[in-house]
Amino acid sequence: KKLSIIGMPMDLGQMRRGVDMGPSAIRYAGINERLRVLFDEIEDLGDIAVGRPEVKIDPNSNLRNLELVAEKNSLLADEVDRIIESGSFPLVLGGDHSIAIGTLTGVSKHYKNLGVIWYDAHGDLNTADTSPSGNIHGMPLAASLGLGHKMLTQLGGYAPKVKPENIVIIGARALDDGEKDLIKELGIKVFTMHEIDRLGMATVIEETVNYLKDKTDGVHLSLDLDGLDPTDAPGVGTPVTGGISYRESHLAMEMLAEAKIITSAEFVEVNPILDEKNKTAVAGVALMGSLFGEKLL
Ligand code: DIR
Ligand code: MN
Ligand code: MN
Ligand code: MN
Repeated sequence: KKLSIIGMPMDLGQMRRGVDMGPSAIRYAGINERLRVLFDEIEDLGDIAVGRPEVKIDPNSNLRNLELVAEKNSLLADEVDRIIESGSFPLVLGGDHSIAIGTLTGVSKHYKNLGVIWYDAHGDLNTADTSPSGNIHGMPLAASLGLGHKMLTQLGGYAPKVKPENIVIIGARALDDGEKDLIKELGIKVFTMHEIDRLGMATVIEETVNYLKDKTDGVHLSLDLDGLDPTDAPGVGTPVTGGISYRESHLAMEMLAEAKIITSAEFVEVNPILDEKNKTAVAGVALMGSLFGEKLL
């Protein structure tokens, strides 16, 4: 099997600079060395040309940098589509979480019933109407469900990319009111920190796999590093205390590897400027090792 790594140095989906350096930080943390032994073949395709215009933040919009986010995501979507077409596993490095709009556009073309595991402190289920921030990184799951601005929902020319019953959110602990309403309305499966504490991560992943495995023909893992506790992953733009531990996250990745259900993945929101000695990127790379079948013995 083959792995294709693609960087998406995007910071337009939120207000804090530095998350565009996420792909570099993850590479510096040793992604190639760590994953090479787990695949027959591995290629690093470099970064999508996002560009970083210095005057870009539009402070007043409730869809900040909409045109650029949509335009750059369509480049990512095409690249992800090509990777899957070539029979390789796409691994996308972010960049803020708005890049999931592009990734899921590229991935969803290849699956009739795509499953999505959203590992995140947040729901990312906002639209311009419900968003408290105007930041598109808080909207990619809604956009993928076909909710929100057409420039985001219609990327690739069709919507939705994923059905609500094929989504599992893990690690939620900061949801906006509109997101809570949407979760109830659509019946989206969510394991909040309460369920993770109560059931334990092993049961959470068992239930996730059982929930998705028969009704989906592929499962995308969208892992926002802020799903982890800030002590284990401090280098993120919107840390939320009381998160998933490093160990629980490894167990989750190991169990997903055993279940053999993951067909694409992205690791997002690594911001080396806010980090402590690249700890967050190093954690991300270690988790990738587990996700792709690394074993101690
Ligand atoms: C918040 C934060 N819900 C927003 N979202 C983040 O701006 O919509 N998602 N940080 O990862
Ligand atoms: Mn295709
Ligand atoms: Mn997120
Ligand atoms: Mn988040």
